This record gives sequence, structure tokens and C-alpha cells, in this order.
Amino acid sequence: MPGTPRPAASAATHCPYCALQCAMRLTAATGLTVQARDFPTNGGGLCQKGWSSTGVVTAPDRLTRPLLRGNGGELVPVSWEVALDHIAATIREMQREHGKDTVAVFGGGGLTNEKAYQLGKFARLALGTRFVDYNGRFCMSSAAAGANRAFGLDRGLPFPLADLGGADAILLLGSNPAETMPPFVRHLAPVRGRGGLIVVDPRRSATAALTEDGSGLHLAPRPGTDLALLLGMLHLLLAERLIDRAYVEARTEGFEEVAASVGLWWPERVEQVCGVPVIDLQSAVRRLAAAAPAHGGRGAYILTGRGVEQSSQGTATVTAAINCALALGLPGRTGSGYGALTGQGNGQGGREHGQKADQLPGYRSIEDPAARAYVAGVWGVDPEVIPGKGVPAVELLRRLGTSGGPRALLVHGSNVVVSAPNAERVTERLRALDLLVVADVVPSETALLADVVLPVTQWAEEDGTMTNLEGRILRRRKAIEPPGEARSELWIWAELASRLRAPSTWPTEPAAVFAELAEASHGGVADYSGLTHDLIDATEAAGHGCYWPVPDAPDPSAVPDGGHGTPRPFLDGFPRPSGRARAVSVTYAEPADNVRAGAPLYLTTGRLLHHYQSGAQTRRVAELVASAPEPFVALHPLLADVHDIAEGDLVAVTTGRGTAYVRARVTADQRPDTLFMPFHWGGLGSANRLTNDRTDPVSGMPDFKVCAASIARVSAAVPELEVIA
Ligand SMILES: Nc1nc2c(c(=O)[nH]1)N[C@H]1C(S)=C(S)[C@@H](COP(=O)(O)OP(=O)(O)OC[C@H]3O[C@@H](n4cnc5c(=O)[nH]c(N)nc54)[C@H](O)[C@@H]3O)O[C@H]1N2
Ligand SMILES: Nc1nc2c(c(=O)[nH]1)N[C@H]1C(S)=C(S)[C@@H](COP(=O)(O)OP(=O)(O)OC[C@H]3O[C@@H](n4cnc5c(=O)[nH]c(N)nc54)[C@H](O)[C@@H]3O)O[C@H]1N2
Ligand code: SF4
Ligand SMILES: [Mo]
Repeated sequence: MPGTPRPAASAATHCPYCALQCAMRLTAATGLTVQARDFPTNGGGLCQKGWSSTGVVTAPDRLTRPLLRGNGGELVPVSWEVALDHIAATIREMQREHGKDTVAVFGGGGLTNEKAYQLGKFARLALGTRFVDYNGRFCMSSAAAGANRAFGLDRGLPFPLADLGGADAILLLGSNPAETMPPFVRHLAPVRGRGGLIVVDPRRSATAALTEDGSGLHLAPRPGTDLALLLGMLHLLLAERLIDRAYVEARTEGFEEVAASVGLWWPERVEQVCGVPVIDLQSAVRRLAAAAPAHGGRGAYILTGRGVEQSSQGTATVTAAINCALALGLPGRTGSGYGALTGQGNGQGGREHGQKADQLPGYRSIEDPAARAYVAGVWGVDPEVIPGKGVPAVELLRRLGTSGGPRALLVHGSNVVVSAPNAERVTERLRALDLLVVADVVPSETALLADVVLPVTQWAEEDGTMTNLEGRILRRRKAIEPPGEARSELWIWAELASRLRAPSTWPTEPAAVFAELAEASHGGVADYSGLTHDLIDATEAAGHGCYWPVPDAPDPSAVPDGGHGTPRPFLDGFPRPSGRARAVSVTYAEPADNVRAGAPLYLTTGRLLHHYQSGAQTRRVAELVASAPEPFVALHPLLADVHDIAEGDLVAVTTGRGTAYVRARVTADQRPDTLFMPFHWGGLGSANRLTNDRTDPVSGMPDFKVCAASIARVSAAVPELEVIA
């Protein structure tokens, strides 16, 4: 039986889904039940996904046995011995013939810190491959690249969420927390009360709608033009002499060059490029400036989300947002700041411990000789053994099964068939592999293509740690036994490491893996070395948890302002050689796949409240499916009229990559020139059949948020569409 409860067990843990990591209690009696817990992040609230999260534990098709593709092409249940022996033998043979790099690894930002750490170590030491990357490349890579370059450190929010409540203005760029993190909205209440919420989104999203009670301002630019908007904002700040000169002089470098670079971005030009009226731009800039400490305000924040980051200009756009924040003197001050809202459950920790192509634990560079020597010491190997850097996710997927590219792939925690850009091509690449191994809790679209499927434990069934969007390290606690033969990935990697005769030791207990992770992170940017599972428990029990960097063991009996560790890392300076933040000038370019004759509409993509990511989990929860049963495209009534499309009609949306077939949803929340599709479904209605896999040169982020498209009504008589007609 899936999810057999341990009698009367009860565990204080956090939600399995997003980076807000709302606090919950799981109680296992006759079934598994969820209660919300009070914690500073969620204030006792959960969204519908959190409330219904046990639905994934009891999913009827939960994976409970290893599966191996038989000669007839069917996936058949086998023992763990058979599955693991097959993987190890195949890998050994392939590597003998083609070299170590013939095997690649794809990880996930939903994995616990312990698993993310062990996966990076497994790739480098047990497989000896440089090809490891993960789905965070689709998520936080632009924000991470921008923050690392400007501040020397990438912690999504370098301040506690509760700090937002003290501000007079918040500029929210391309983020829709009213749907993607509903309990977060409570932190916006005070600023809304002061009329200071400014939302930049081409759609009238649920978050944009929050501004309509007179509490703020909604700017709706053309998709993919945010960089121009931000250059225009900085231009206005300079023109209207709203810069915090004292801060710029004391705490930044490179600002004068940046100031000179925005000279041509006068508001009328911004209006032309972005479609945002001059008066709205002025009003946004003035509200923000009035809130800044230099002008006597209570404080201001600039926050970015995937709407501006998921672009082939993502790093430049984040940089432009940071430049505005520096101009206003916000980062590194209590009550003001810049931050990026991390998305996945462990999106923050998942990008710190070594599952990135160029990274070693502690957010160290795999190309830094000192870092290699230190981590090799912890692992008990020669630094020479650690491979060099690999390639970012989109490039990795592109190379699979090509001549000279990897011929085997191990996937742990991602459903790329649905979530990667230009997904049809990704599917082709996966089919071209000699060995595809997918570890998952359910038969995701990607698992169904695999040669070997490994059933793994999920949140309610495991211990570990997660680092939330504020860099707060939290405990995940086990409430029930895993179903059938599902096993932890820590055990799987230990078994494979032993079969592959890997060096080093491979603990399987999460607390032991954490101890090793902490040691490996010591002295790195993301330093967890002061912590243990027990100390995290104690700091959570004291009310706040603990923020990295945390080089020294915290004392849970004293509760400092904001929490243990380092709630606000930039107060005394930025961790760069000069101690100053770096302003970097950036230039705007039109979207890579811009509107044109034949493809006159912008297509943008994003999320719905009721589904999570590729939908592998939430499409298995009945109450969520009832609320959001199928994919759709949202379009404006004027556009619908032009194409003779009515609500509920079946339509074809076509881009340079292909065509998707979905129902039309007609709504004035859209710009008339812009289509919106959620990406939570696979098959013919999948948004990622359409998206562009061109990437940002700095971060490797693909262009999920803008490409050129056309739309047409289709007849339900098309035979291949009968399934959705
Ligand atoms: N319900 C739900 N919640 C989630 C998730 C989920 O799948 N479902 N996923 C989690 C994860 S991993 C992440 S990364 C976060 C993401 O959280 P968000 O960043 O809030 O999510 P998105 O819906 O991808 O994008 C936000 C907004 O960007 C807008 N947008 C689109 N194009 C543009 C543009 O060109 N410019 C601007 N300014 N805005 C644009 C969209 O209309 C959308 O309203 O959510 C997390 N929470
Ligand atoms: N068009 C478009 N595409 C997008 C985006 C967009 O805005 N627009 N957003 C992008 C973003 S921000 C993200 S984060 C990605 C996310 O997209 P994916 O990487 O596909 O994320 P999930 O759907 O969460 O997939 C996680 C998989 O891991 C499984 N799983 C859960 N826990 C575990 C575990 O502990 N171990 C293992 N092995 N498996 C586990 C789940 O069942 C699921 O199948 O999508 C990206 N794709
Ligand atoms: S907001 Fe995120 S963490 Fe909170 S209940 Fe919803 S999905 Fe879970
Ligand atoms: Mo994400």
C-alpha cells in the first residue's frame, strides 16, 4: 500500500512544493493528514497545493518497484539487485568504450540539500563525468549570475521576508506570488496599505490585480522588454536627481559608467519599445524613490521573478534591476533591498552544493584549484580525480545521443519531457540515448521513456534539510514509511558507487550526509559548517531557523533579530574583493524570436495556482485537477474576435518549434498582442512544444517567457486531436 503510516506518528515538517516551504505538521493515523503550522514565512497559511499535498503520497500509480525495459519494449518490475547491476554494468561498458563523459546526470532543485550534495559527488567521483547540471538552470540561473556578479553572493532574498512589511514601496518584476506563493501575499499587506505595490507583468495577473484597490500600480510591458523598461527607470532616476549619491560613492563601483550608458533611454523611447505610458513609468520611479531611505522613506525593495529572468537577456535584465536598486541605495540596508524570489522547494540549497555544471559544494567553483584541493581533501581523493566543468542544462540536453555527446543519462528530480524548452527536441534526444535511468516517485512523462525507472522516497517519507527562498535552512522530517520497495536516493547512490568501485565513503543516513556537506561547505560562500540536523531542529524550535552563511554553531537559547546565522548578509559590506557592490552596464536587444509577419503575437508562459511545474505531482491530486483540468491558451477578446475564436474553442498555437492544440480562454487580462499558456501539461497541449531553447550567454537560461506565435481556430474533426477534442 502506498504511504503506509507509522501508527500515530506526527512530524513537524515543510511543504513538498515551492520555495516558501510553508510549515506544516503531518499526522499519520488512519491516513496522512496535513495541518498548517505557524512560522514567520507562512504565518499559519498554506495554499491549495500544500493542503492537498498528501494526494501525491497516495497516488494510485505511485512507483513502488524498480522497472526495467524488457526485450518486448515494456517496462517490467525487477528486483533492486537486477536494476542496479544492470545500470552499473551498462555504465562500465559504455565508459570503457566511450570514456567517462559518456554518462551525464540531470538533477533537480526539489532534492534535499543532502541529495543535491551527494548527487554532485556521485557524478564527479562514482561516474567521473563532467556532465552534470539540473533544472535550476531553467529557474534561478539568471538571478544567480546577476547577484553573484553584483554582490559576490547569490542568496535569493538576502533578508527575512518579514522585512518587506516595513517598506513604503515594492517593485515586483515578473513575479506572480498571489498564485505561485499565496501565503507570501501577507507580507505585502503593509506596503499595499501605503499604496506602494508596483507590479510589472504583461498580464493582469492575480498579483497585478492586487494593485487595483488603489494600493499600487500595474505596468504591462510587451513581453521580453523589461530590460528597456529598467534602463528607462535608471535614466529617469538620474534625470530627476533621485540617486542616493552618498550610498553610490561609499558602497558601489562601476556606477558612473552605468549612468552614462542609459543616456538614450528617455521615457518616450521606453514607451515605444515597451508600450508602457510615460506617465506610468514616471509615477513608478517617483514612488520608488520617495520610499528610499535617502529621501526619508521607510524603505523600498526591488524583487524579480521568472517573468523577467527566463529570457536570453535574463542576466542583463537582473543586472539592470540591481543597478536601479544600487542607484536608490537599497541593497545591504535594513528595511530595503534587492532580491530574486526563488521558486523550487530547495531551489536555493539545490544551487549551492555541487549539482551545477561548474560547481563544488559550498558554492565553490570547480575551476578554482584551492576549492578543488579542499573538497578533494574532504572526499579523501586526489584533486586530479575531480573532473572539470560541464555544460549548462539546455546544452547538455542538446548534446545527448549526438556524436561525441553523452549516450547515457541519469535523471533525479526533473520531468524534462514537459518542462524543458523546445521539448519535442528534448524527447528526440532522450530517445537517442543508449541508457536512460529516471528516479522518480511517479511515472512522469520522462520516466515513461526510461530504460530503467527507480522508485524513490518523497517528502513525507524522508528526513533531510531544505533551504528556503530566504536562505533559511529548515528540516524535512519523516512521517511515514515509503511504499513497497521505494528507496532513498542516498541508498541508491551508495549502492551504485560500490558497484562502480568509487573512491570515498557513501553514507546513507541524511544526518551523516549533512555532516559531510557541512564540512565540505566550510570556508565556501554558502557555508553551512556551523550546523547539524539537531541544531537546525533547535533553531526552528526557537522560532526562526537559521540563515547561511553559518560558520559557527548557533546558540538556540538566544534568538537574534530575524533569526540565527546571517539573516541580512550585506549589512557590513558585500563579499567582493572591494567590499562594494558592482554596477555593470548592460544593453537591450529585441527578443531573439521576435514578432513578425506570420508570427505576429507574443507567446508567454507561466504558472497556475493549482499545478506545480511539469504537473507530474499535481496532475495526480484529484482536487487540483478538478480546479484546473486541462491546458489552455489565454487571449484577449479583441484578438479572439479577429480570429473568430470563442471561449472553449479548440485552437492551434504555432511557433518556430511546432504547434500545440489547446482550448481558448478569452480574457481581457491579456494584452491584445500576447498569448499566455501554462506549462503544467505534456502531450499536444504542452507549452514547451512551442518555447525557444535559445539561451542567455551568461547564465544558460532559455527564453521561456517570449517567442513569436500565431493562433488559429481548428476543427475538432482533426483525427490526431480526438483525445483532446
Ligand atoms: N502554483 C505554483 N506555484 C509555484 C510553481 C508552480 O509551478 N506552480 N513553481 C515554483 C517555481 S519553481 C518557481 S520558479 C516560481 C515562479 O514564480 P513566478 O515567477 O511568480 O511564476 P511565473 O508564472 O513563471 O511568472 C511570473 C509572471 O511573469 C509574467 N511574465 C511573463 N512574461 C513576462 C515578461 O516578459 N515580463 C514580465 N515583467 N513578466 C512576464 C507572467 O505573466 C507571470 O504572471 O513559482 C514557484 N511556485
Ligand atoms: N514554458 C515554461 N517552461 C518552464 C518554466 C516556465 O515558466 N515556462 N519554468 C521552469 C522552471 S522555473 C522550473 S523550476 C522547471 C521545473 O520543471 P521540472 O524540472 O520538470 O520540475 P517538476 O515538475 O517539479 O519535476 C520534478 C520531478 O521529480 C519528481 N520528484 C519529486 N521529488 C523527488 C525526489 O526527491 N527525487 C526524485 N528523483 N524525484 C523527485 C517529481 O515527481 C517530478 O516528476 O520548469 C521550467 N520550465
Ligand atoms: S505556497 Fe508553496 S510552500 Fe506554501 S503551501 Fe503552497 S506550494 Fe506549499
Ligand atoms: Mo523554478
